[in-house]
Amino acid sequence: MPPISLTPEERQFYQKNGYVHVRGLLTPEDAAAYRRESHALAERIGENDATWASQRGQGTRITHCHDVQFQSAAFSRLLLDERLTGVAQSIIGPNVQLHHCKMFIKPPEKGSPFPMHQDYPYFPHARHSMIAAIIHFDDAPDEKGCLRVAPGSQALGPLESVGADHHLPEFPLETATPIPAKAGDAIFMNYLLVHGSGINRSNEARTTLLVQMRDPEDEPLTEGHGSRGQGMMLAGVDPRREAFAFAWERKTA
Ligand SMILES: O=C(O)CCC(=O)C(=O)O
Repeated sequence: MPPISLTPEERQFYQKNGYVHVRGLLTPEDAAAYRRESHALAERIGENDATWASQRGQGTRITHCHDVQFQSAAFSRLLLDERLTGVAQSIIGPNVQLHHCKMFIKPPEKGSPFPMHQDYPYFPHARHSMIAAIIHFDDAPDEKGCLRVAPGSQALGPLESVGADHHLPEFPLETATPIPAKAGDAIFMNYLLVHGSGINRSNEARTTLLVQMRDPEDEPLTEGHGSRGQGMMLAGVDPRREAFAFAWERKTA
């Protein structure tokens, strides 16, 4: 499949609002195939609930798996798919590096919500090049707990947050802008954008892959969000000399 890049209008929209909704990034057939891969993976790993601490005890669940490229080669191919990396290059620049990825399946009727938050506090970087692409493998209307955002909130920079979930109560989920999506759509957003999502109350699962990417020259400000596969180049090159170090040359803690 040929690369996709953002149009000048889409780029302008991203700059202003901190996100862009790319419709039809994947074909419906591709999305359906990745949906099957995701649900087969969920069957293999079994119970693996990732409901956030503040949302536990309310009868909801969400299945997740980090770094799915280590579970199925189909996901390795998706990480390098030029439709994904082409849009990422339109936002980040020519060099795009994987930080981590995670599959989420919000089960029918009781799929856990995500409180409104920024991704920034989990893995702060000096130049804020970090973006997430949320790729939808099935339709995500509002009643399925689609993504909700506070457009333009990335311009506020890092915000003071509450608790382990880095919740931002001044941005209520109910009044945030819903972004209903179709199977194959992807939403690209900066890690400073305030976002969350509601409960899946529908009778079908919501299935997504979130791919977090950065410019390899953007320095992490903290340690501690390592992930299998972190540092893999998805597009372009890593120009830093220190990245080209043999294992025995690398500093150990
Ligand atoms: O998939 C969603 O609805 C949101 C996921 C999210 O906000 C996160 O993992 O940080």
